[in-house]
Amino acid sequence: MKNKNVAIVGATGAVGREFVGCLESRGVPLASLKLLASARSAGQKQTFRGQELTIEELKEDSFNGVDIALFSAGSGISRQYAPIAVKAGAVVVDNSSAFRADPAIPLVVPEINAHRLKDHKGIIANPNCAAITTLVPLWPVHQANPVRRLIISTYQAASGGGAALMEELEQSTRAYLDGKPYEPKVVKHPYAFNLFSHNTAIDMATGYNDEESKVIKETKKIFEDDKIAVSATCVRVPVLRAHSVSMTFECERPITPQEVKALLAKAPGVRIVDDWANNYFPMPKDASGQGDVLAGRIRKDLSDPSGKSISMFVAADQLLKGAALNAVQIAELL
Ligand code: NAP
Ligand code: 3JN
Repeated sequence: MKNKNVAIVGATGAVGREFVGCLESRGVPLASLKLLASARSAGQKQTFRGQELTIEELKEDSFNGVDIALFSAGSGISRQYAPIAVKAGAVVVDNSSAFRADPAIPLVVPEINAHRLKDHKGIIANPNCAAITTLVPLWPVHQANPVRRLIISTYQAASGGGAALMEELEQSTRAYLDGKPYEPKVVKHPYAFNLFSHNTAIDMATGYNDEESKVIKETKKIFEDDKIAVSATCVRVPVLRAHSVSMTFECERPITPQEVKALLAKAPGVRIVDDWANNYFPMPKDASGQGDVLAGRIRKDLSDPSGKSISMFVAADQLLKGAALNAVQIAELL
């Protein structure tokens, strides 16, 4: 990326700020960096490598001279501006759901399907964060012994709802501890010391919310396997940052926890945290601020006498591997 002019769309957001952080911490050599957001933020300053950059308002001509555009300003903005960026000559890595289901657009997790990058026609989609967290540690297993059925329950942090939801968790927790009333502004339910079903719309026909439907569809697309049966229950928990996932999967043939552990020990992007003696397993606190998916509680699913099923618990920083880091890894590969 040495001679590349890079733009970040949504640079003031929870993901956008991590884009800047990833480019900085990974020492990605760029020619220039342009920070774009709404008119509300235009003129604000952000520091990149000790240099003060001014946030610019996103406009149709924002992409002139831009080689790589990293988008995280929601699917509406992506639908409107990604084609404009491509027309101006940029390659777009898009963090939203806008293009994920489009069969002509690669949906990429570098540890799984980097080979799909060669198919891009200007836009590459970054998967949903709960999908990335689940699939990075599942992929090495799937390759060795195909996963036929997957059941997950997620424990999703406030960070998945953006900067405003992180603030709501902090403020409502403070109010609760101070014995003061707090009227929820971002989500419908009290967040402090509570949890609730993921705050996306429910499909009245199936009872699944949007987040669950995304994970189900994206798993099939990323694994290039329509036969894999997936069910998901996505839950928002009062954790500030980093998503966790409890999963049980059934493989084609019998598989042992030892085999899974051996596969994960050499899997890129996975770190095993599985200390049975000390009851130390993946936690959002440990996952926060680092790029690996932590995997542990790797054990036999005792409900399946065939020996083909395993349960495990994973955690990953949703803002990093779930969003910004995955997109920056894609940009580096480009
Ligand atoms: P956020 O903290 O609410 O940030 C939203 C960003 O979008 C801000 O920079 C905001 O700019 C900008 N924005 C909003 N309206 C805009 C407009 N009209 N023109 C230009 N910029 C505009 O949300 P976030 O958590 O960073 O997430 C942003 C998006 O990234 C999500 O909507 C989602 O599509 C995607 N995302 C993906 C994943 C994933 O799993 N891959 C995870 C999280 C998020 P202002 O500050 O100026 O308002
Ligand atoms: O809720 C979470 O933990 C992850 C949220 C992701 C998200 C939030 C708003 C809009 C998405 C996404 O990436 O699927 C979108 C979207 O682009 O649809």
